[in-house]
Amino acid sequence: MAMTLPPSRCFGGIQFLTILLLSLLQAPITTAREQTCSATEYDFSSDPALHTMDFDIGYGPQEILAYVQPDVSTFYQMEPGERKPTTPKHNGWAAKFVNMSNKTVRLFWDPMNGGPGSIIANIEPYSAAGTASFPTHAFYMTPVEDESVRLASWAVSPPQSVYFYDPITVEGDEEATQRNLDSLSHEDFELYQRHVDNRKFSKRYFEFTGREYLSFYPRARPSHKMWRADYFGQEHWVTTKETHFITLPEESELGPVAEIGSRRVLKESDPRILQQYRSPEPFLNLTLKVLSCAPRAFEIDNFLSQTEVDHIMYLTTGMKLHRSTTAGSNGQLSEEDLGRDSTRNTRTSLNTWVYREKDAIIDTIYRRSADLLRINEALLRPRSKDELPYMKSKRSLAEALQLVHYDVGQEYTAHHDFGYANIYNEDQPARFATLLLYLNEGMDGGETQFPRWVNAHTRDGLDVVPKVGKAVLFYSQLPDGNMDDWSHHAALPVRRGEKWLMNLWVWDPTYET
Ligand SMILES: *[C@@H]1O[C@H](CO)[C@@H](O)[C@H](O)[C@H]1NC(C)=O
Ligand SMILES: *[C@@H]1O[C@H](CO)[C@@H](O)[C@H](O)[C@H]1NC(C)=O
Ligand SMILES: CC(=O)N[C@H]1CO[C@H](CO)[C@@H](O)[C@@H]1O
Repeated sequence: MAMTLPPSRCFGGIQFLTILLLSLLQAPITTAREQTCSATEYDFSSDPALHTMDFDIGYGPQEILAYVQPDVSTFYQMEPGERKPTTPKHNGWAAKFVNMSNKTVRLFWDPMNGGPGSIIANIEPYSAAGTASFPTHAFYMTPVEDESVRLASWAVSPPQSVYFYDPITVEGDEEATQRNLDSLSHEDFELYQRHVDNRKFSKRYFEFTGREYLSFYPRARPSHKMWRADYFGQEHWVTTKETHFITLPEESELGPVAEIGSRRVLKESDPRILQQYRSPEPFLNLTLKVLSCAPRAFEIDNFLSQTEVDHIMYLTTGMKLHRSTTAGSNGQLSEEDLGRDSTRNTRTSLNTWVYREKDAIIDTIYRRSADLLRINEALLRPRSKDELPYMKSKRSLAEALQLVHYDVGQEYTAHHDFGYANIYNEDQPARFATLLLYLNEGMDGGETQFPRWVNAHTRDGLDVVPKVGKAVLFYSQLPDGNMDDWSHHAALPVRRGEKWLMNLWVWDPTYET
């Protein structure tokens, strides 16, 4: 079945340029802001990592654009073949389990010591679940009503990522298979057939790209633009009128910001919210620097101002970051009463959610993030029914900001941010991009690590050191709509001090859970 993508759109109001096209930039910024599709736009439509893949899963020859990871030498701006990729020390990878039956099953991790398994998920009929895994790890599925019955079990080993529980097809026995197929209701038969198609497609995709297909065929390519990461250190830049707050507005001026239809939904020509508290520059120039090409990960210094960071910390914890003006801060927090509204919650829980509508500063951070991602800010909030009519769902594509705190010894082991979309939703909504916003620095440990970044000089992971106001952007999806197994990432243990950061997750093509 054909999936239709919303037509590619050029959103007005975002001035956007790349160093490659710098020479083409003539228009003054104020004019550029009124442009919609300008000639100075970076070309998001041609991604050199996309290649035409032909396939035939029984409906005649078809083609898609598939992501083929470029030769690692090109990441060093060398000719293909000059460098060889290393084998990462981290040997974990994604494991996805598919229930091709019409009953819910339970998925367990098997400790292999005779003891009871740990439940990972209940998997609905024709659906899937997954986890980050390691070679030799074992998993099994049971019926919901009897956990002692093993319907299927697997010892997982790379490169295979996807494991199917298929009680219908009996290898080498067409009659039995046919009997099983005949026993299915019409609806189950259709769902089962979609899985069969998916498996055929996935097989071809693996041959062509060397990667497992972690989405469910057919899945459209991401509806959002994706920055390219052709080589280490490559830079893109984007200007946004969402300049930094440099002094804190009075609380009464801050918000809350109404969700839709309020005066806060500004036209680009309108003055910035609370201009008097912000950097007087006409725009903020953000530079995305490529840290990793596979996965695509970028670092953006100075994404948040110190005022914004302080505000977020106060808002979420009631605490103020203790800052030393001489040596770098030690990442410690001291509880300080700012003498403001004492009815605010003082929360120190591990994670706290902050909604865009909370106040004008948070709203600005969403707008700035949208500009950074080249996504219309309206997609990152609920919309009225007339706004962006091509979007069926009016829900925001962004989750609330999640504040995360790590104490000494705390970590988040390697995992993926994407999940496995339900087959019943043809859009296959999934997390698309993660923006990590660091709120403090100076702790020992606490790096963000991409343990499986593709490179030719080290077997170690890529470690990103937290720095106040810095952002890291990475994509959980590939430009062809597959999930990026390489987006595996960890928060390394904090060894001294503590770590505060925020996550902003943006979904594609919709946000439905
Ligand atoms: C599942 O399929 C079997 C036939 O294989 C059928 O008898 C049964 O009713 C179906 N169960 C559900 C929950 O639809
Ligand atoms: C933005 O910064 C980059 C350097 O990262 C620079 O090359 C570019 O000219 C700047 N753009 C503007 C509009 O100032
Ligand atoms: C079609 C069908 O019913 N398939 C299988 C679904 O899974 C259950 C166990 O949960 C099997 O008994 C069915 O044969």
